[in-house]
Parts: sequence; C-alpha cells; structure tokens
Amino acid sequence: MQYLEISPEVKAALAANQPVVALESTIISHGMPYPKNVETALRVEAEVRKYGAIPATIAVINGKMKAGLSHKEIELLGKTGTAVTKVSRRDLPIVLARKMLGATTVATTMIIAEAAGISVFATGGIGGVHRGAGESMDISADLQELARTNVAVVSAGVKSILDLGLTLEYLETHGVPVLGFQTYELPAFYTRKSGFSVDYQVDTAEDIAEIIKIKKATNLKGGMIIANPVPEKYQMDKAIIDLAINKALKEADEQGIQGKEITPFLLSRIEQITGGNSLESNIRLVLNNARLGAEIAGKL
Ligand code: PSU
Ligand code: MN
Repeated sequence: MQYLEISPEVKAALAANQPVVALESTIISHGMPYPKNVETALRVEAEVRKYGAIPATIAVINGKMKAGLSHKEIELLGKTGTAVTKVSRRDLPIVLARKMLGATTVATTMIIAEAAGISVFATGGIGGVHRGAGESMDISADLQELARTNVAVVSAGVKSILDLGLTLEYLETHGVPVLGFQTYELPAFYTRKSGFSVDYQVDTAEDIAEIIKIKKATNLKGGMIIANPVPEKYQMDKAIIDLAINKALKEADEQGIQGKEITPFLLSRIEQITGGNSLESNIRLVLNNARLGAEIAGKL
C-alpha cells in the first residue's frame, strides 16, 4: 500500500518471522513533556531490544503511515510536542492527504500495526469511557479499535481519569478480552489495584501468546488488552493520585476542555500537581510493558 512505509529493519524482522513490538507516538507528543518524552521513547525501544524484539514506533510523517522511526523522527515528534496533530482513526486520511505531522493514538497505532503485520503493541495507558460519559458521550475511539483490529495491546490497565467500570462494560459488549498479567485485579495505571477484576489472569508470556494464536486461528476479529501492573516500587500512593486526578478533572471541567484535548490536559495537570512523581511512575510502567510486549512477541 502506497501510504504505508515500514522501516528496513522492521521489514526484515517481519520477513524473517522475528519478534516485533509496535509502540505509539501520542505518548511521546502529548503524553509527556520534552525532553523526557524523547528520552523515554528511546529507552522503551532499547528495552524492547534488550528482551529480544525489534521496536516499531509508529507515527504519520509526510503523507506516510510509518512503522519504525529514526531517532531524528522521534526527536521531532517529542520536540514539536502538542503542536503535532493527535491522530485517531477519524483523523488519519486527512493527516495523510495534507502530509501533516501526526502522533498516533492507541487506535491508529493498532491500525498501522495490523497493516504492517505486527500483532503485539506495548504502551502506557489506553483511552476509555470518560467519567460523566452518560452526558458527554466521550468514549475513546481506542475502544472501537480494540473491537475491530486484531492487535494485542499491553497496557498498565485503565487510568482512573476514566470510568473503569463503564470501560470494562464497553469492552465486554464488544468482545474484547481483558487479561491481567499475574493478577486478577485490573490495574489502574499509577496503582496496581483498582477494585475491579479482569476477565482472566494469565501468568506467562507463553500463555498470552497461545491465546493470541488461537484468537487469530479462530478468526475472531478485534484486539485484546493485557493489563500489566506498574512494578510495586514505582506505584503511587492511591490517596495522592486520586486527589491529583480529582483536581485535574475539576479544572478541565471549569476550563471547558473537551474532545481530544482532554486526555493530554489531564495527564499534564496530574504530572504538575504530583510534582513529577506521576511522570516517573508513568515512565517505569511503560518500560515494564515494553519488556512484556517483547516477551510475548518472542513466544508468537
Ligand atoms: N492514556 C495515557 N497516556 C496516553 C494516552 C492515554 O495514560 O498517552 C493517549 C494514548 O495515545 C491514547 C489516547 O490512545 O491518549 C486516548 O486519547 P482519547 O481519549 O482522546 O481517545
Ligand atoms: Mn474522547
């Protein structure tokens, strides 16, 4: 396809049936401040390599859906920050046509990963059903993508800026399995616990790879979520993070922040309110997911 450009390294790995892990770019441009975002993106790629897989960071650049970026391209995405267009499914054709610089969300990263033939994708957090969605109808396109595109997404669970219960209901309706890695409890991104259960506990990368294989063989459409809790020593104090989230949500409401701006706004406010502690925890959990993603890809 003329709009897809796979880097030579990723192309060679896929052709040789070697493990490849997709990585998203909205987390770089809109999820963390510069230069920590670039530094983290490169560390995440290194972590994927360390555990035996090839990283394919995904973005939209110069009219192409790219799988596998150069360090220069990662630097550009990080430095340009929120001025990069955040590209979800609906934005993709326009951003390609206009040759805009685009950071891909979980949804768009899944689309491009599937097109490239990559079946495992590691990130930090996914979008979901927002609190108050009964009124606002704000439900991330990530959930619809998980319903239709067959890529397994390793994340640290669902962040409590979202309504966790409604997000799980939505995923159930759309047939998306939520697997907890070595846990029965859905992790809540910054914390290992949420009070909600996953559908199934899986204990090894091998277990997960088998489920991915069977899902493909049985032609079940859609992705799955592998919820990997933040490492114990990097999790945040629940009271502190809850306070920060509630404060950020209140400010977003007062300032009338809506649509695609809301998730980046909340992430950056939470980070400011916690004095950067949430950023450190965010970085650690992404690294942890990169490692599990590489291990799963290795078993496929
Ligand atoms: N949650 C995070 N960090 C992120 C995002 C979500 O903890 O960087 C990003 C991801 O790219 C995700 C997107 O796909 O936000 C969801 O945005 P929205 O809710 O507008 O669909
Ligand atoms: Mn939204």
